[in-house]
Amino acid sequence: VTLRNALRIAMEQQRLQLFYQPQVDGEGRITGLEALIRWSHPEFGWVSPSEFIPLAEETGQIIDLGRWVMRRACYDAKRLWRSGLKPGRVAVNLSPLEFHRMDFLSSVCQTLDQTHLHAECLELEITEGMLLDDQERVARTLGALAARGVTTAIDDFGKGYSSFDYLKSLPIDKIKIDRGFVAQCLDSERDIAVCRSVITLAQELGLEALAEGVETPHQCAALKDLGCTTFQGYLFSRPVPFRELAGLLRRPH
Ligand code: G
Ligand code: G
Ligand code: MN
Ligand code: NA
Repeated sequence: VTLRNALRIAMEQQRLQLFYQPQVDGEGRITGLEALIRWSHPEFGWVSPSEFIPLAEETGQIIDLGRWVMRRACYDAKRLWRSGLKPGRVAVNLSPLEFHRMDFLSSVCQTLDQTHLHAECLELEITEGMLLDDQERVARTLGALAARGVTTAIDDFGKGYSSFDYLKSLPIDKIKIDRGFVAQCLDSERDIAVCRSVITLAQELGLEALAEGVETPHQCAALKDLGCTTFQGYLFSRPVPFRELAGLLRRPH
């Protein structure tokens, strides 16, 4: 079978799962969860999303896949809130193909209505490239999401073509500093300068700065000194299956 057929079968047989990686504040309290898709294939084992997401984008399967992710993430988040836990916002990664569809907004709203998740509990992760396409439409879409209460984060910030122009004009809530910068934030004055600048930019624009891929207490301390307020990475937790979340959310920090 081709990977394409395998992916279709996986979707039908519910072999796709969402894992969740906590985001934490300076005290280690969980402020949010990023949903990350996982595929366990009976023969191939774990297939990485960096392999099958691009494939799903080519075949168009990303639309159904993306809808499933959004629904599942909202449903899981609602279940956590219902059991009295406080997961913060659930963050969903978007593909450009989903974001640019005419029915994108109505699809998000429909999912919120159907799952009864409060809009304020959903965050959408977009990448810089997605903001550059049709500026007016992008502004309208982000404006409508903001009006509904859904927040937005720029994923992998600094990796693409960061433009200060869109940052100042679009209703974005959060910048996720690419883990490439975080990995090197202790290595040289130059890397520290990049992290410091992104964090300062976020502060000046009233955005939240989150450091991705934090793996050591050293990195965390350095980023905290620079004014970073939220963190995500193996230091705090790997992405975990839903069933492990209750334990993480109940754990004293
Ligand atoms: O979790 P991991 O490092 O394996 O993720 C690899 C890549 O796949 C990352 O760029 C991540 O953003 C992307 N990814 C993970 N889950 C989803 C998803 O549900 N939708 C989209 N569009 N991308 C995802
Ligand atoms: O592109 P995006 O930022 O959505 O991708 C997140 C990816 O980063 C996921 O594949 C996730 O598994 C991975 N990841 C999360 N925490 C860490 C970390 O501390 N170190 C590294 N190297 N990767 C991480
Ligand atoms: Mn992400
Ligand atoms: Na990222």
